[in-house]
Amino acid sequence: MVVVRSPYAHARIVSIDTAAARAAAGVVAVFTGPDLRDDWKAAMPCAWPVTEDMKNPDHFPLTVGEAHYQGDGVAVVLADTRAHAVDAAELVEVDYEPLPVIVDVQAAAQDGAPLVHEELGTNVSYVWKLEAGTFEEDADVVVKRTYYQPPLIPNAMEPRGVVARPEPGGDVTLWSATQVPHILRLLTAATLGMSETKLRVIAPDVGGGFGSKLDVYAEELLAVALARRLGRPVKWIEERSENAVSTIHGRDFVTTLELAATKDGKITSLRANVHASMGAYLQLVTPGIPLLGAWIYAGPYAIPNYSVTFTGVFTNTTPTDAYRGAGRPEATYVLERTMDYLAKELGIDRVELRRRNFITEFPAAIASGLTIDSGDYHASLDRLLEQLGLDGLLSDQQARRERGDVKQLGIGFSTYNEMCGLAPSRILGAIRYAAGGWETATIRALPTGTFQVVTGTSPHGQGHETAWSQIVADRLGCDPADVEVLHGDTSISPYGLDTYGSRSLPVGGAALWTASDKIIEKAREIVAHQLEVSADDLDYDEGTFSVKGSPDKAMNVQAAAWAAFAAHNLPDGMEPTLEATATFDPPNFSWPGGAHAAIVEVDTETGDTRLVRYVAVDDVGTVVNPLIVDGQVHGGITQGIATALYEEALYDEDGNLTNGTLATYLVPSAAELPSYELDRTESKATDQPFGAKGVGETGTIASAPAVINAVLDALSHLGVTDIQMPATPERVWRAIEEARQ
Ligand code: MCN
Repeated sequence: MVVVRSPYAHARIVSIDTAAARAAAGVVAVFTGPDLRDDWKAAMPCAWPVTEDMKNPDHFPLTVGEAHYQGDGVAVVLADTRAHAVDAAELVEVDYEPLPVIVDVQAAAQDGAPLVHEELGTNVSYVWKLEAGTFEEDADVVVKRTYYQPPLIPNAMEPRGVVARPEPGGDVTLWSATQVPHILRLLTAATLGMSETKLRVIAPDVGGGFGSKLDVYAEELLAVALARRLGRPVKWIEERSENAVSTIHGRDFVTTLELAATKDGKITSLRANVHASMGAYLQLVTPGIPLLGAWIYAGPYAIPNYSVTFTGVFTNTTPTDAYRGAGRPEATYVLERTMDYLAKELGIDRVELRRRNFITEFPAAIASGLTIDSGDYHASLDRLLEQLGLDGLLSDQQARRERGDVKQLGIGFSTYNEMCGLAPSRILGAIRYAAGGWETATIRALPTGTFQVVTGTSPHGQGHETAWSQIVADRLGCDPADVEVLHGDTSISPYGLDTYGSRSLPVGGAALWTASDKIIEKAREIVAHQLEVSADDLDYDEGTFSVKGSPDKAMNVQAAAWAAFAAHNLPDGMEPTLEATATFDPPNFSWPGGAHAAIVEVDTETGDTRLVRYVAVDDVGTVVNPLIVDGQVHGGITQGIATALYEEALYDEDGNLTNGTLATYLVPSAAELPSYELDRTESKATDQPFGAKGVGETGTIASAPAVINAVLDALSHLGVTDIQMPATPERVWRAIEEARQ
């Protein structure tokens, strides 16, 4: 299957002539939007109607009547080979009548702006507010800054791909490069009006996702619908440059942040006003992305008066949705940059200003209405400063300034916290998300002494097989290699809410922990029965039960599993087999935090910025696998640095994406980056059974402001006060020239 996409960002489709394509070699079928309109029992799903009156235009896998962004699907060609399909797609003749285009998110929200969807009468999808207290307009100091965070193109290791195969009896098996096989099954079934039991979704090794595969995409729905229509398998593999327009984008926020403070640096009020681009349509959780940051605009600081307003706006660009951090990098970026401005305004050292405002008592009820269970922000900052050698860096900086060196040194900080581990179902309900946030795990103690785990999480690079094996091995006393972890197939794990929002360990790991509790308790009953003692008389340690006072009388979980399988001698009424399922609905979000510092060298003649050191101290509570955690922090930091220095989806005013290839969209590689210096502090989560907090997004959330603050620090003596990210050589050079003039 090849999708014919609109080359225009906004156009009326006058006619589509498919005759030549239909006649081309190898072609099986060609369909347009109107041809398939009746296959959809519902429009493409948006699971997060954030307000009652949110505007959500109809969105079908192939558009009908109008294209609303460059890349909007107009027709599909199915052929016996990909080459035939590609050739035939070029023969589909579409007559477009271009319509006015709007790309800028703030301009789109103004009256009189060209409308992305004429029928809505506005580009504003919703306005959402969270308010606690009143902003102190007459505080000693008020700092107000506006920031643009451009759209980003997620580039997973592999683009997306789909195979749908019809099975006997009207069933369909769908293989998809998705992070969310369970959500995909539910919503594909709903959109196509088919029984959920007739659809099996398999997420094999999907080649990474970074949030971009947390969606229900047009191509997934098309493949299933067409496999059913044609009675033969349908395959679609995304091209890399196709990915740049047809997979969601991240960010695209314009934010004005105000902080009010006393002259001794106590911040008393925060007000954020955000225009968030939805792109041309609402994808699965598009409108909810800003909300994921709504509670952390004050970050790790105690700020009593708090208000956040989000305006979700349609533009003629690729729809936005979850991209690593989703809403939280957007919040942390504007806060941490404004902290530096406030420090300057007050004449207080920027590290000291942060310290004066840290939340120090936990559990902490924060102004935005949630409770942070644990944290120790001073500890992470202390550790960071120990590692950094700040005095040496500052004297190097001073010497370079005095010498007038071409290469100037900058040091930037970011202290942060995060709200992840999605999520308590009741809270999700209260903020109008359609589903819950629980997770499930099943452990089967097999007769031969090995363990099978079925998890509802869907790893795509996070190493759940390893970490889940470790948890079971630790708790049930076996070799990690004797644990098999099954995931990503709805016929094996019927219930699950998948992987995103750094939820898998805090929530899915907790379900696994609880399931192992259940295994231990049943095994205890079996062992007590077999050893003819009371269950209370048994000690338990790393998989072995022993009789108190007679340690030689012992039996392990594996032996109990055999006994449960043989069922020759079980307590009266006990069911054979040793197997347990647990579902964990977290009582709270997960609240990691930490302190990061970036050290950059900026070439003041060319504007080129090089990161020379990056130091990060994170607190993710109990760590299950230190190597995986370091890997997650590495990747996360790199994606934040990418935002700060390299990546940005550039649209021209006609809505053409002008840098949609990897030759023009700059994804940094190891060559541009130093080896990171990582360390950890540990304040255990108190609302999670073994104290773990999520780590998958921490680095991305913390790093971008640290880097931009460092660039500005390098240039402050030249009079440079602001640089839009990404801080490309051209932007840096222009900022220096403007300051000189
Ligand atoms: N871990 C641990 N100890 C902790 C916290 C986590 O050992 N205290 C381990 C976990 O066991 C797990 C890994 O670290 O193996 C990540 O756990 P977690 O923080 O729960 O995050 P998720 O597994 O839910 O992963 C989602 C997160 C997100 S939201 C994005 S985006 C992202 C990320 O993971 N996308 C990734 N990391 C990625 N890594 C790769 N390789 N590819 C992606 O697409």
